[in-house]
This record gives sequence, structure tokens and C-alpha cells, in this order.
Amino acid sequence: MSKVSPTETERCIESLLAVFQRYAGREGDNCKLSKREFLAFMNTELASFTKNQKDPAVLDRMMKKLDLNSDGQLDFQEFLNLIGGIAVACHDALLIQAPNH
Ligand SMILES: [Ca+2]
Repeated sequence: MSKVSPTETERCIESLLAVFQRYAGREGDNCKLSKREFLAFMNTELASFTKNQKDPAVLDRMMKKLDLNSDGQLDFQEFLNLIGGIAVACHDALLIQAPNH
């Protein structure tokens, strides 16, 4: 009997969970991203974004803004706010490129 294969959306969610766990599991609390884990994530997974940032304090400010409960770490909800924000920015950029759609 073959298992029902996951949908595209389910695979996206699984991927986000897997990526979060991979970076959060590097040190300390494996359910939260420390500052170093956040920087590793940004510089590896979102390198196309980070390499265009001339100001090294940008990531510091992002981390502070994302850390809603100010515990110095990003939990999965806070991480999803980052992903959601980037997804919205990408979506907006697509709308600017194709104003008739
Ligand atoms: Ca936090």
C-alpha cells in the first residue's frame, strides 16, 4: 500500500520545520534560534538577501524586531514572522513587476 504523498503546501510546511530545527538544534535550546543560529540561518539560507546588505547592523536590528518577547532568541512563531515578512515582500515585488495581474 503506498502512502498518500504530501501536497506541495504540506511539503513547504515540513521544509520550514526541518530548516528551523536544523539551525535551532546547533546549540542551547533546540526549539529556539539563538543570535548565532539566526545569523547562520540568514547567511546560509537567505544569502541572496544578506550579501546585499552593506550595513552589518541590519541583521542585529532584524533579530531585535523579530524577538517579540525579548528573550534574545527566536522561537518558531517568531521565525515564521520572518518567513512571512519575506514572503510578503516577494509577493509585493511580483505585483510591482506585473501590475496587470
Ligand atoms: Ca524570542
